[in-house]
Amino acid sequence: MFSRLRKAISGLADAVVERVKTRELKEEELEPILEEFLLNLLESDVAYDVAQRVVDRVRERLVGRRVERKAQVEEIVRRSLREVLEEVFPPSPPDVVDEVIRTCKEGSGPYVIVFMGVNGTGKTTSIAKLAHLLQKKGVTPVIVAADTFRAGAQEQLETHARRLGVPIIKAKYGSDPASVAFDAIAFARRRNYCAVIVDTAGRMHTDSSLIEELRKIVRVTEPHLRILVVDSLTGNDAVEQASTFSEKVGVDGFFLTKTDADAKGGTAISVVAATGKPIVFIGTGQGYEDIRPFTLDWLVDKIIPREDGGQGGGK
Ligand SMILES: Nc1nc2c(ncn2[C@@H]2O[C@H](COP(=O)(O)OP(=O)(O)O)[C@@H](O)[C@H]2O)c(=O)[nH]1
Ligand SMILES: [Mg+2]
Repeated sequence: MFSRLRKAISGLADAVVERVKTRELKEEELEPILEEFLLNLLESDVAYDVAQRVVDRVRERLVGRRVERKAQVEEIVRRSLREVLEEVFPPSPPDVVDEVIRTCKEGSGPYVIVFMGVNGTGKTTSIAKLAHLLQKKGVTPVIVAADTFRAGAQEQLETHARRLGVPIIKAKYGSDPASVAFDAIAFARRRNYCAVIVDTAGRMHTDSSLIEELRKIVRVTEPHLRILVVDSLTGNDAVEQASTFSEKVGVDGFFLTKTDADAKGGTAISVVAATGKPIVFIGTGQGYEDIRPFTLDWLVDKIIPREDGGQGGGK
């Protein structure tokens, strides 16, 4: 994955090394190469401001230097990218599993998580993954099928719930999703369940009745965490969705799905740059195990694999 960003960086390194082997790099000869690099970053869905800052730093570090090996250039890009991302990304995304467990121990639960997102982004699948992850840590969540709009939505969630062995609360089609979610929280409290995960209707982010419905769910359930699911394959549209939901409903963090199939890789950077909110989880496949907490190291290693193989392996 992220092959396109990797290619952009490798292309930059090749161009630099080819042009100057034993003498110092001059700014004029570097400029067209950096221009091309900037365009490649943009084509990989990296936000403009972030791409420009990476390029500026790479320029500062390359001008006046001797570069003999491709790896030297890649190291410079890695360092520049990492620095810019450290500035752009919030310092530490919440550790959801830890927070759920802590809330539970304090007896102030259940910990309520509302999932939002456009249809097809991977909401239902991601909820099943998170439920499975929590179960592995000894916490069984209650799942709420609050998508009372689309036929079939509840059945899909129910199938997951049955396979995983977690309770599910459903509503009739056409009923008020906020009241279902509210009842589910009361149920969880009575039965001492530590977490409640709410699946909501998808539709389009431009649909004003959906936005109203989500605002009401959030008002009524007062969630600890509002997660927006975004599909990394949708690039610019993902950024658009992230901005709209953040502004109109409020988002605490993202679940970035389908990173296993993403050839470009810039969406992760761009949704964070657009909203200032963290990516909490990433989806790396279609199975229940294909979930991991997001870290900056993971992202940087995906974009520029370490020479020693380091942390870059895996999905
Ligand atoms: N490759 C891959 N597919 C995913 C991932 N997450 C979800 N999907 C697939 O995306 C499709 C839509 O998922 P679904 O959960 O139904 O989306 P929803 O409409 O937002 O609830 C399904 O085929 C999922 O298997 C992921 O991380 N990687
Ligand atoms: Mg769904």
